[in-house]
Amino acid sequence: MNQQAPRRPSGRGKFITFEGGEGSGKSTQIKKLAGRLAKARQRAIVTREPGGSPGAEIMRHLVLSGMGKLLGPEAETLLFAAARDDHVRTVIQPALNQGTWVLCDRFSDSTRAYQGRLGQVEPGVLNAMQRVTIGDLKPDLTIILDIPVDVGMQRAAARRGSGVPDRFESEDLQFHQGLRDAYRQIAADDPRRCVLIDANAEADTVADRVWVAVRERVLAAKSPAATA
Ligand code: T5A
Repeated sequence: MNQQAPRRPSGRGKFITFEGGEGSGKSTQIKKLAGRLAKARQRAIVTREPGGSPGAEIMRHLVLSGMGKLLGPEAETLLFAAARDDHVRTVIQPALNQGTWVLCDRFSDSTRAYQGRLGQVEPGVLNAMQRVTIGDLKPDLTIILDIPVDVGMQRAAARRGSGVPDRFESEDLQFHQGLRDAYRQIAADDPRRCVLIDANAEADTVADRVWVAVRERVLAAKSPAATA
């Protein structure tokens, strides 16, 4: 284990988001990446959406319980936006300003895929909310984990055990196939920011793929020494 202290931060931290359908392995991979960055002595925090700050965690409970669905897609989108606003202001932006990297399990692409593509909330409405909640903040890299829908649903069910499926896990296969298509489209539309990774493999194999993307697209651009 590397006992050296993290490097002294220089400049703004890097912002890396993980996206994908249910059970695609985001939480697993974000932890593995955090471990690799720690070995590279890169200071990083792991956070998630919806949630990640005390205020946003309250909103998380509300939306995942299905309460937001009763209000309709626009209102549900507002709940996600309110959670993101708190999370960005109190956790993400302060960390980035201190030079700490932020690894975030879901971010604004989730709103584009779930509420935009599937909830059919208009792009103009999404853009307006995005301007208010995140302004110019944009991930330096977005890792999109791509997996066949049945594999993702099986993984999510296995992890849940006897627990009740949440608001989005309860949607039908057509919804989840549409979600996969939406994420593939997001990756195709913004190839400079997004990388689509085949996540239908052993967790360590997927972690190697993620690490290649981070090394090539973020670490190499920042400091050659950090890629060791
Ligand atoms: N949402 C969120 C919106 O609609 N709009 C928004 O703007 C935002 C921000 C959040 C929900 O909110 C929605 C999207 C979501 O539906 P959540 O509880 O945070 O819900 O859940 P998800 O983000 O969907 O994540 P999951 O917990 O379903 O899955 P992960 O994190 O992708 O997967 P993970 O790592 O927990 O793995 C699932 C299981 O598979 C195993 C793990 O051990 C675990 O048991 N696994 C593997 N097994 C075999 N091979 C591998 N490679 C594996 N990787 C993991």
